[in-house]
Amino acid sequence: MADLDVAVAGAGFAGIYAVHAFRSAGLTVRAFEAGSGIGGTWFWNRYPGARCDVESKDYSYSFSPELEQDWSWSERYPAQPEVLRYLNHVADRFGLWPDIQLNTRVTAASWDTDQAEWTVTTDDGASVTARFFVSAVGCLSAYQVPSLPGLETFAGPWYHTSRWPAGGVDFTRLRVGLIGTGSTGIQVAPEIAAVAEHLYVFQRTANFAVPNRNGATDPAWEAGFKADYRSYRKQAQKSFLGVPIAGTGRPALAEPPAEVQRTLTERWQAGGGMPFLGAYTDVLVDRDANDIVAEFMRDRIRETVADPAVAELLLPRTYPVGAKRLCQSDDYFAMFNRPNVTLVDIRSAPLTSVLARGLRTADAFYELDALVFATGFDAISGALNQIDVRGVGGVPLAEKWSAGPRAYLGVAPAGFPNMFIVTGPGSPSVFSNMVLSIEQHVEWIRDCVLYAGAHGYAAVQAKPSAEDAWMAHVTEVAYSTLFPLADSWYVGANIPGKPRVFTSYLGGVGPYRARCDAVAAAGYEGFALDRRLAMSSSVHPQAQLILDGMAAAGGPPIWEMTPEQARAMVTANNEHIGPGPDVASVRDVVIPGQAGGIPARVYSPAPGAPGVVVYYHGGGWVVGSVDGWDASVRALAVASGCDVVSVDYRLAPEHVFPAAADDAYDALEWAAGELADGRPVAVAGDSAGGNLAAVTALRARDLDGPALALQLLVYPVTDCDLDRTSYHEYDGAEFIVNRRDMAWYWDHYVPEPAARMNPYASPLRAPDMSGLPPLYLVTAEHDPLRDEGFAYADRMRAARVPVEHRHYGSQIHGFFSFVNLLDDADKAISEAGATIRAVAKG
Ligand code: N01
Repeated sequence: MADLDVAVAGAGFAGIYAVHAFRSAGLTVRAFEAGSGIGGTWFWNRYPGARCDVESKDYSYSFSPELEQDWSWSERYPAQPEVLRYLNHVADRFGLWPDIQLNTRVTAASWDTDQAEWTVTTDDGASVTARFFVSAVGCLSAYQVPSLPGLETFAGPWYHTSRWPAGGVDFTRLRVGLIGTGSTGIQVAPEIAAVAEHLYVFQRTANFAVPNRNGATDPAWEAGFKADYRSYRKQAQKSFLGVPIAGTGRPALAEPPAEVQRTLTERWQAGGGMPFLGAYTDVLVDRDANDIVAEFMRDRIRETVADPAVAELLLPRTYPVGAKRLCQSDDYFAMFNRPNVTLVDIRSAPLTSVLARGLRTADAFYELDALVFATGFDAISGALNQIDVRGVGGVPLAEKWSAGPRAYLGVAPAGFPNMFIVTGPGSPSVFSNMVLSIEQHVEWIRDCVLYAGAHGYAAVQAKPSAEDAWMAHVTEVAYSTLFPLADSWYVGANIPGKPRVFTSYLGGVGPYRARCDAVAAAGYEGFALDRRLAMSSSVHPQAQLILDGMAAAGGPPIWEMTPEQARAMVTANNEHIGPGPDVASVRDVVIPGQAGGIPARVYSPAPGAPGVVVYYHGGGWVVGSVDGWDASVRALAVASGCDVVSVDYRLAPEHVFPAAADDAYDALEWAAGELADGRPVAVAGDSAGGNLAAVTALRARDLDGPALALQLLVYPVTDCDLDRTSYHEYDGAEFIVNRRDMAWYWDHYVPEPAARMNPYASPLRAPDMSGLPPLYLVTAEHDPLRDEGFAYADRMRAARVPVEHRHYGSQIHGFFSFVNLLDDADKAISEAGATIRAVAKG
């Protein structure tokens, strides 16, 4: 058994939310974070001027309405320290720290097909096993320093913006060289210029930037969006970028030029990149439309920068605006009017070397005291490729990605079962509001993990064909836009030797979400769901001992026995079980039923029990008794803390259908009316008793009978169809029950085949499942009844009945009753008991 359900690499926005989401779903999770604090990007990028270019009201978690109401952002665009404070607040508020391991870098993760689990190794030499491995390492984490000859000889300090010293850097009276004029360089430059003796900005490619118009949060504005936050978030989920911005909805080329200028000016004045670029529908797909916007922006540079020669160098001309990430700044261009700032064009005269006292270009030498690299990242795949990730057959992820990173839906790389990537290649990721995309990804991954668990699938992996089709779609959409025209990190052009592939999904956040939801609704279409792996350990050794013992005892199969022989055999077998735990009181009662007295036994674990459980034993409606099930019912009483009424309903063939179902219902009415005294009541049962519990719940709903808090069905008989896959898989004599035994039981209980279709015999056939009490289902893998249990859960879910499903991958039919013999019996009873206890206590 794996140490964890989910191991997460990284504790930035994605890892933090993953811990919360997985843990809230009842999964065990640990996030490993290389940093000494949480925050990811916002932990590492603490250079002066670091600020988000998505508005704070959007760049924040939406999963908790209370959190979004309580937290107040001080500015329209939050600065790095505030984002980091926010993330620490979230970790405090939701108690996430115990499941986050700081100062620990994931170095390797490898998949073990036999065990269906990942082994995740960390740089402290430790390793853990986990059923699922989730990468939350981010898209822009692996920073890059260009290989400049002589860098090691530089006499002064040098820094990369993404590893900025926590205590800050004092540039006073220093001559500083800044390499890189992307989003980061543009933010850090004015901060350095404000204190340094001189700043030299080494520009290879001029960049576009729109103003932020940043400012302190206006309380009225904050109150306004908070009043409607929920519906605003819903709009964001359906929007194109994950931020609901209102464009004109028209192409710029169809608009009178003066009108276009007016709109662009308005949006320029208001600030912000998304509303500006999103003003017209054709800006990112039509070069002529793009040129209009680009020229508008070049005009703004010309009117800001005093020296026309410097302005000319700052004009971006080599790529469409937006095709490289649009920068945002209120003061970058104006900074070039300062006397202590020099723009150095390294496009025409490239950097050639670093010397002890400065930088040499093809035509000059610049004397410098400090160097700052704002030279970006090995984006999308870089951070994950730094981990030695190996999938099926030990294939390294880096090898799979040698021609470019890829993953089905941007989440699941084929060949890497049970591995998911938050905002991976093929997802909208960097083309969206990352926080919103992270939430969507994490929730989708969580649901997939839960689905796998509920259906007994040990492994979930993307089919190569699904991955191919998805990535072809990603490429097709990308090449219908102008994005691939720029030499950007989006296509890997900033990393020498990296394959040039565009791997972000440009189809929009809303359509992407809809696609992911549709895949899930179709039972995870495009994924191979592998139950066989769950059986790789085959029958649990303890259960195998029981099966071996029964085989050694010999004797005919049940279906060749008379009912009396079968009862005698079951009674003899049950003597090996138990004894169950002590309870405070046990009393035998006779319940007045419609057809006469129904013997029953009431187990009270302690005075003041919070609820009542009516329990129906298994035995195919033909065998079994309250005595035979004494141990497991005692254990359930203790585990649940509730009074349990174990019912000796009438058996077939002496009493055919619906005698047992009638007794079961009468027992419920008695327990609810005479015993419960207002306390919550649940029904429960195993095998044929699970059938009676399900039928009793149906009848209580149909007859407006007692309200039920829960139905606990343990490998229940839900249908008379003996042709399901699991019946054929376990048609041998070596299991507790097989297909012919079940036919024998049905023949005795409902001799008339047509009557078996009655939902009170085959509850799976009930036309409507809505309004039934929540289902807690226990199933075993090595059980002919396995699939009808799953089918019942599916129908319940479809009818929006809450379902909690525990599937035991190495267990056999009947295991729940083998108290003291099987560890899994004790575990299953204690888990089911805990749920009953929680339900009973409200
Ligand atoms: O990195 P970049 P970044 N010699 O790759 C230059 C996010 N972000 O850290 O364009 C000389 O964009 C390179 O030149 P060129 C945002 O998504 C967001 O700035 O390749 N120069 C370029 O000028 C952003 O897009 C925020 O010719 C070299 C610069 O270095 C992403 O992070 C803030 C060079 C790298 O620009 C990355 O931004 C900051 C070399 N050998 C970052 N190698 C906000 O939210 C590279 N360059 C506001």
